[in-house]
Amino acid sequence: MSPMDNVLDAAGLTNPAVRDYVKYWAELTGAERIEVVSAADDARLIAECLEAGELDPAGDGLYYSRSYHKDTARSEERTVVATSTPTDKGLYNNWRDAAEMTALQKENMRGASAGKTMYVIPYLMAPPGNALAPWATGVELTDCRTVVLHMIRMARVGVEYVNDLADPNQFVRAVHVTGDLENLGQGTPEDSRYFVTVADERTILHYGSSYGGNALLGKIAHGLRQAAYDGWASKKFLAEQYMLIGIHDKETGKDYHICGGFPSASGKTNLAMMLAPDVLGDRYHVSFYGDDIAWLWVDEASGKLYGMNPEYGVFGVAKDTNEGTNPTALHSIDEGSGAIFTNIAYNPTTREVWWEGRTPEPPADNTGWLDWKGNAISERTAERADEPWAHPNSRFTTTLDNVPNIASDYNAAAGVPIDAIIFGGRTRDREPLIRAIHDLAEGVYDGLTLGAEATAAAEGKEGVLRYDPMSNRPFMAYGEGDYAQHYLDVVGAAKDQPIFAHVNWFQRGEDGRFLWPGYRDNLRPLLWLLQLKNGEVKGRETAVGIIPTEDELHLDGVDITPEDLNTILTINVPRWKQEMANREEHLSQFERLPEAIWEAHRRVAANLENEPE
Ligand code: GTP
Ligand code: SPV
Ligand code: MN
Repeated sequence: MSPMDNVLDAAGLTNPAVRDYVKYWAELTGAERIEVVSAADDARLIAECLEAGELDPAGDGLYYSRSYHKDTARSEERTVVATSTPTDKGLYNNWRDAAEMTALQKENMRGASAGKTMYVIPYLMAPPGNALAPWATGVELTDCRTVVLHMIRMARVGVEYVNDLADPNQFVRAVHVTGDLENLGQGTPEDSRYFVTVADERTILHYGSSYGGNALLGKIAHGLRQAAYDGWASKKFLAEQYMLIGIHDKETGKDYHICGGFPSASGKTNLAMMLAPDVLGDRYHVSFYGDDIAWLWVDEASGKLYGMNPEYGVFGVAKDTNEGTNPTALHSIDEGSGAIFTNIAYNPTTREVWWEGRTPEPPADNTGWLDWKGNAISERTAERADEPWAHPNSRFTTTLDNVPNIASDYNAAAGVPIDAIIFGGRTRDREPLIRAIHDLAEGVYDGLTLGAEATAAAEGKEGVLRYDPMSNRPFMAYGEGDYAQHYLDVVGAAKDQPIFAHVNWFQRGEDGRFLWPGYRDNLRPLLWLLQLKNGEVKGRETAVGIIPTEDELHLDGVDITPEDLNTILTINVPRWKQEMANREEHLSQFERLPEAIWEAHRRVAANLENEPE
């Protein structure tokens, strides 16, 4: 028996395939010791991080962490999907050869954890017992203790999830090695980071970051990229960057479930945590199932489309989260919640935290305050005075149990039936508040042509418009044409088709202000959509879908001028015609795009030609 066997035995990790995997990578990375973790280790690991200065206290049961200043977001250029099949190459998945990338990552990782502990994190990305659980099991190996704490909040963690697998080999091998962050050349031609999902081997090899989606491998790398590939390969399911909510109508007693994709930092967390506006609160309640990932499949017993959130926590954008925009989010990070903040502003004396938009102005007395890089605000030179205190992609991490509007059945194995699927971008013009889409092919077409302005969650220029198919551009695992066909196949097989719609909370006036107040008021167009599906309202038919009339929307108490309301409920035909040419070019880049999608495109284009301008 080796010392490593003793550790694995003591932790009760019996799966022989997992044990072999752990030993292999411990040896390759040169880790000094291994430690198997479960959720029950949280308090001890927190204490160790506080002691080591990897976390700071931010109130009772709240913690603060700072990542290296060049390591604050996902890096799309350094993220690749590798397989042994060249036809898996798509426009956005940065396809590379599996053998080549595996060899490269092994060289990057060889000896790179020397002197460190390698933590073994067995996890499940699904409610226990869910039909997709066989694809949801994984084991992350990491040499970073704060990554363990984040994983405990974001996934179900413990040896019980891997010990008794029907096939002991059916788990995702997810290896995370931090690397020497100060010498990786982030963002330069010498950048040596690589974030690789070897999808056909169900192996994830991430090197060179300790931040969010680069390091919490259950979340984005497994929950989205690997699962998307698995869902396609097995022909069984979809893995999407979707929020998932329930809407309960207290008057009729009915429950509805809506899921949908908005690009990173475009409002999924806020929508999922939404409180009904005061005037509608007596009748409707919104419950949270998920804010970032949903897996969708057809339930065998009912034949209906079902969805579930594979995550166990929230990794939410801090910016602009306040009592007005999202009181639910603030309560999910109350004292005692165990929440971890990353890259916000911090006052080590008072243990307070702050981010842009937390209050209209930063704390008046800036004594003791440190910005997200750890520099004293009071010592800033004049030219740095306007720099934000918190990083624009600073985040909070908390478990689902802390979310005040968490659905009572979020942990149920069954998942929930899906009534509607919505897509939304950050589009400053053209896209109305909501437009309902006629059928599945037009829905998939709409998702594929989703456009969004770049946000702080991905490295890139803020404010530049780019296409983000299905809000999955950074998470695409295989070719877009094959993806579209798979989407048509999975959803098309369901009884009671969900209704599709496109929403936009971000239309702006010429002065740059948002025309729609957003946040809680976003419930109103969603209620309209459900009523449309139920045949209770008719809407107004336009070339690009059905939009609500003013009378049909519940607008009591909405702060909007009649002119602005008119703008967001009107289709700008010339602007749309312009967009159709861009779309044609965009779609032409996809190989094997199903004919049904081209037909949908031509239908919309013909409708626009027939519309008076
Ligand atoms: P990821 O976690 O990166 O995938 O992002 P997300 O889609 O969950 O984004 P989130 O809900 O955290 O929102 C990101 C930003 O959008 C925050 O700064 C919000 O304040 C802002 N936001 C969200 N909803 C609205 C809205 O209805 N109107 C406006 N104007 N801003 C919004
Ligand atoms: C996103 O960027 O879409 C996120 C955060 O949800 S991360 O986990 O960093 O990918
Ligand atoms: Mn996301």
